[in-house]
Amino acid sequence: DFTPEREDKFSFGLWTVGWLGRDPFGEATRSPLDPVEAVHRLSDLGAHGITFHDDDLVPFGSDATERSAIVSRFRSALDETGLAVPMVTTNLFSHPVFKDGGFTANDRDVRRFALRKVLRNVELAAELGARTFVAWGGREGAESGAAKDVRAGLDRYREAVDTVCAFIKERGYDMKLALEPKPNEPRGDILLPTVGHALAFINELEHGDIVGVNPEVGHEQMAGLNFAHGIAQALWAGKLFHIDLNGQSGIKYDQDLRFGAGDVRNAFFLVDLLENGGYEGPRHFDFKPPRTEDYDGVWASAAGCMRNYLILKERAAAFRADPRVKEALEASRVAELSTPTLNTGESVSDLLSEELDVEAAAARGMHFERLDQLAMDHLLGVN
Ligand code: 3MF
Ligand code: MG
Ligand code: MG
Ligand code: MG
Repeated sequence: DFTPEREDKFSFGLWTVGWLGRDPFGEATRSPLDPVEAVHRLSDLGAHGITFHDDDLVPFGSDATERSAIVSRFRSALDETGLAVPMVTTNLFSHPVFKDGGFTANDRDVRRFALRKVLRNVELAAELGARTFVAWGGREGAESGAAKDVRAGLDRYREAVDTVCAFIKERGYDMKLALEPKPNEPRGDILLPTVGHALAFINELEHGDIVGVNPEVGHEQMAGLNFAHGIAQALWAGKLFHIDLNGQSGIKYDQDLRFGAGDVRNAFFLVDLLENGGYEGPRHFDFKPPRTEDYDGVWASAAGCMRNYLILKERAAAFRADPRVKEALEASRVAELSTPTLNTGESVSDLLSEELDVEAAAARGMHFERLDQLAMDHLLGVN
């Protein structure tokens, strides 16, 4: 009946259900949500975890005493409910000091402040048992060409990420770092705009062994990309450390719709991939309950994220189990792609001496349309 269980590993950002509805054109439409209430409500809904930016929990500028009081009250709620903190992240974007970025601000003092903020938050993350530390560099970017030396910016980005990772290793924390790509918003153009850019960046790091990606559905779709393909490449590279699930309708502002809204076809193939592709991490939702909603609507929206995931999971399983699908996959030669193109030990001279009846091969249909219609039938629940 699509009721979430802890084993489903659903988690939510505190900033998602806690979003007050403030947007570039309008004021907040909801009153603040107590993080302790968020813990209880999410636990009641069947979630397994809650995640947060430092500032979501401990307001920017709080002193050590305030901070420890807030953290211990939050921790009591976690203990009472059994809700986990699988991931923690740092806000390097809201405060005006970060208007030109954190790790890649031209202003060196700001970069040093940003690093300190992250290192302190890594300590808090470890304290709460988080295994993943996400870094989204929303302000790392520019609106104009001459303002940012992108190559120097990437040097500083690498320096910062390597510094944080060296700290994680020195302290012996069981923690990995996941970079979250986004093409734009709030900056006109953001550094590491897509999963592909982030994967290439990771290859240049000294401590890249503990760095992976946290791709968000809507972010890749804002760049017009196929999210499931990006996830497949991250899995292929062994770098899918975490994921931000939500919904987006095409190339526009970051909509953060509840998961399943927006491109439901891509969501179907995404769930199919996550469930069968070896991803073991949290199914984490980074969405925004629309500002039209009161708190009843917020919790309905959160429940909808999990319900849609479970529905798609069931539909994907039915698709894979359908004998007609197995037959269609065969007809489409999908498994044949897993056979290496050369035989083991074969030399290219064998390859060069071989001939193909090109006309006959060109004439063979691939039968992909039948396969895709079967997927549509299953997705729509008609089978
Ligand atoms: C913005 C985002 C961010 C990140 C968050 C987690 C505010 O579009 O997606 O949410 O997910 O910073 O690291
Ligand atoms: Mg986002
Ligand atoms: Mg996100
Ligand atoms: Mg988004």
